[in-house]
Amino acid sequence: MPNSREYGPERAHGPLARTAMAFVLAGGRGSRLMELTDRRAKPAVYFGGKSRIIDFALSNAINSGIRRVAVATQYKAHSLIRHLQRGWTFLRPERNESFDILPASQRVSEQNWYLGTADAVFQNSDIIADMAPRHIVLLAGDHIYKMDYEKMLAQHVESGADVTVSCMAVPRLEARGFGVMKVDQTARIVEFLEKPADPPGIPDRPDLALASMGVYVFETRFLLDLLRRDAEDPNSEHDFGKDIIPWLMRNGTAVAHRFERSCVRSSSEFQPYWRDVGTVDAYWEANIDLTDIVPPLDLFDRDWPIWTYAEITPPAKFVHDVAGRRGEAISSLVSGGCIISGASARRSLLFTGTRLHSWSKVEGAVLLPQVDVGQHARLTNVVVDRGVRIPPGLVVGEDPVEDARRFRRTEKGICLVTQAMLDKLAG
Ligand code: ADQ
Ligand code: ADP
Repeated sequence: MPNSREYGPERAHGPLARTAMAFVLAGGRGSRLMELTDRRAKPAVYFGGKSRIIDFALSNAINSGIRRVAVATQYKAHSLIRHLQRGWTFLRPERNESFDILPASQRVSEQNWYLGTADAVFQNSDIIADMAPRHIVLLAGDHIYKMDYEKMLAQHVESGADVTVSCMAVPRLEARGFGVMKVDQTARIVEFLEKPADPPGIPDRPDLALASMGVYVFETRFLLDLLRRDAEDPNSEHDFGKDIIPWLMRNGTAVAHRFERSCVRSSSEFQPYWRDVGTVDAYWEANIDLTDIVPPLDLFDRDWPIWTYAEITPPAKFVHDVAGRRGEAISSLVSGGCIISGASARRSLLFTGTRLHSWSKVEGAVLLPQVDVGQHARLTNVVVDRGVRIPPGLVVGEDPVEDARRFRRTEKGICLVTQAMLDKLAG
């Protein structure tokens, strides 16, 4: 079994991020987001008014000082690739920077698809080896958080671990969807269970469990050797959470990095913020949370900007209707290109180019780009997909039975509305 220390003395000198590569896994569908991921992969789903989910991992990488980035795509990647090409190609080879989009494409094996997350990296071994970054920071492209990976890299080098896994305490029952770990006093991972039915609690806080955030740091050559070995293992599913991390825990050293240490603090009421917005409820909540006076995630923080590609639009506009009724938005975020005309928005998030026509009313609404809300429509606690035309007078969020019949209504009573659902109603 290879040992990462055989690859040379590890000394912390200068920013480690500058010689590292961020490898972003962005191939998963995210099927619990239902119709929001019918046509696009989860990392391409819009978030926060202007950005897409993947912008958080990519911005973290850039803000941490990483200048080599690769993104592995698979499921319905067109809208994701288009977004990456428009927004993220400012990394330039002439400055020793790089940005690569790596669709599953039969690079090493003859298979069409990446078999699992480890295979997604393994199939690109030659590209990675060519770039020869000292470390790989492996990221999921589908989480909302602000993190300085330099601090995690520094811990990795200092501890001499084979892998460092970022983790965060979450309510114990919620941890059933994650890799859950137990650590000793030196932060070494002594148990790792992928998506356990009954997650073990933290010793002094049995109501919490230590969840893996799916962020890993490896020394590059060590990782590539490990993946070559994994590729030949007929019993492996070639997945980091299921195979690689548990194997390293047993046969090497896997060390936990507490997210609290590298989480970027931007509010005085600091709470480490990391969300896997995996369900429509979680997605709605994380977006609507941004309308709080002091939101747990600060998008206005100029020290840690979230970069994106955004269409150039005129400013948002608020106008009276013919009878003089005000167009207004309260406790809301309104993006460029929106027009609110004699209508009202409360505790809502309006993405680029959304229109609210006269006498319409939205509350607790996440309206993705170019949504058009017809006159007299009333929408409460909704997520409306991009480009949907809400017909005049439509009411959503006031009659649970009717809502469930017509739209995708979640356990918490949030309605997801798509154009296909409306066409079916009209049809
Ligand atoms: P999951 O959330 O189940 O668990 P997984 O489905 O493996 O994660 O996806 C991880 C990332 O890889 C996602 O960003 C996804 O888009 C991407 N991905 C999935 N399949 C891919 C493929 N074939 N090609 C390219 N990219 C792919 C993992 C860990 C857990 C940890 C959670 C944290 O296994 O231990 O707790 O992430 O969310
Ligand atoms: P975005 O995620 O950028 O909002 P769209 O919603 O426009 O992208 O589309 C997502 C994906 O679905 C794209 O790959 C696009 O080509 C495809 N698509 C868009 N509209 C249709 C349609 N009516 N039928 C089939 N595919 C579509």
